[in-house]
Amino acid sequence: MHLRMNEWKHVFKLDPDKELTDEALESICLSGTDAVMVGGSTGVTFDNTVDLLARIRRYEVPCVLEVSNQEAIVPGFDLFMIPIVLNSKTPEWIVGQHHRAIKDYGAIMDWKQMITEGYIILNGDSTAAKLTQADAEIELKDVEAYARLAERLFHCPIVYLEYSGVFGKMEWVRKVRGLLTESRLFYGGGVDGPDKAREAAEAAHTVVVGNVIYENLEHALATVQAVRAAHQ
Ligand code: 1GP
Repeated sequence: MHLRMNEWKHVFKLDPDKELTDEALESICLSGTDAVMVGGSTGVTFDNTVDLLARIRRYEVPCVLEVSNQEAIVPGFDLFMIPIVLNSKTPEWIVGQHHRAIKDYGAIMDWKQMITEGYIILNGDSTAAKLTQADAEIELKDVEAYARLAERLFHCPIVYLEYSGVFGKMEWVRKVRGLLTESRLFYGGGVDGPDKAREAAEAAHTVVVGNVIYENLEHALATVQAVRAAHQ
């Protein structure tokens, strides 16, 4: 499968630790989204990840795993996205987990399937920020520096501005996108319907929609068309 990650404009992020009916999953997979990403901050296990992958595989939509812990690495995804939390206060989430995983599996890993995401977590109240001890109290200049670091030093194909749970500062998102020439800017956080989806699509290259899938499926589905429209 040729994935063309660089053309993705809309991505749904599904949490293996949350319930989704078959009907809801079908509507997500057939929605016209560019990809389904599987990932979450807590409660992600091998079993619930493999189960969700098998259900998504009934459909043709590209399916990628955002690796959140070593135990939940399941083979069979189209791509594996590896977060590097640039503004974490601990090396654990920058190289620590990665080092351990590569120590165990490095010899058998298919490196062509790995894509690094330079994560910048900006909602300090989010589970992801707490888990990774991210320093979300930073200024635009810090964010810009992290984005340049991700692109220019680390050559991350993706820079990910993560506001998980709240809608972020689109002005910052736009500014960061303006700095990037190689990396793709993913934005995620608080996109709860078509209006926010349009705003986010005007600021970032790729909009990631998560929570609203579990709160209001209709609103979630409406974000696909809104993102498309913003690019026309
Ligand atoms: C979370 O960036 C995604 O990792 C999406 O955020 O759940 O707030 O939509 P929401």
